[in-house]
Amino acid sequence: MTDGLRVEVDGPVATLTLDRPEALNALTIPMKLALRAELERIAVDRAVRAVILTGAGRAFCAGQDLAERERPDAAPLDEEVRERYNPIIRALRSMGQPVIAAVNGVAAGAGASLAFACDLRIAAADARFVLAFGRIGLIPDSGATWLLPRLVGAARAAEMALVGDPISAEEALRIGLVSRVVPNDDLQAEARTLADRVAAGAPLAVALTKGALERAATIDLDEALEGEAKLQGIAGASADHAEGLAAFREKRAPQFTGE
Ligand code: LHQ
Repeated sequence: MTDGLRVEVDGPVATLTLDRPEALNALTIPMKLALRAELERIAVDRAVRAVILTGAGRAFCAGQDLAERERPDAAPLDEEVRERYNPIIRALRSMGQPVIAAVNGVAAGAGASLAFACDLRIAAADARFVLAFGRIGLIPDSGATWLLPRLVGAARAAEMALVGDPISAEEALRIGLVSRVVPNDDLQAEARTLADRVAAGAPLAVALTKGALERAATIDLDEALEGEAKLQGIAGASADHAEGLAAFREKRAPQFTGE
């Protein structure tokens, strides 16, 4: 696909690469529209079981393209956020397939938010996260105020948002913002290995698990327990559960179909 987004589907894994390396993959309107459309398309594509989001060149994403904001016809900021960023974040959070951010360099501003909205984050050794919003007199958006405290706790989220020092890959690993740091040259292969492992899971159970983790952030324990019971009823009635039991009994790897 053009518009600064490269889409590759290989087996059960779709890789979305933000592809404007000359501007550190800063997000333009065509990129935002393409990213939203692609996520919404993948959400209903049963052949795709895991997604990798990464950046071309030396950056993951430098956030909003600041040159675009200086155009006389730029939309008001609230409209830009509501209509072009928020749908991307909702799509990432609501699609059944897990999304892995392969953070290959700097993730700044809304670029950091994109990584926060993914289900898993792995980082190259030279990745860094910068809540660059404050430097230009803006607030963290695209879900950052909601997602970041849930990922790293209130104290660290406040420091990242209010002080804004870059967080190195090593520090991100220490505070739980990413789950793995790998050598730069190994990032894409590691992301693919992780995606393949996710894709080997039972798609229905994986989607239900993602949804349960998402809802857990806003409900109490009783609601979570009841929710788990309901979802387990659904997962337990699936053909994939029967296949999982059969595979265990027969000492072989399960072949899940999503049924
Ligand atoms: C860029 C950008 C960029 C354009 C690097 N735009 N060209 C905001 C408004 C609207 C709606 C909703 O939400 C938001 C949320 C946001 O995302 S606000 C935050 C926007 N992002 C930033 O403020 C980050 C700006 N960039 C930087 O601070 C630095 O470039 C970082 C720290 C990311 C990387 O620094 P360096 O590694 O030193 O690279 P660089 O600064 O030399 O950048 C390389 C090129 O990329 C350069 O172009 P040039 O033609 O001079 O080579 C930059 O102008 C361009 N670039 N970020 N956001």
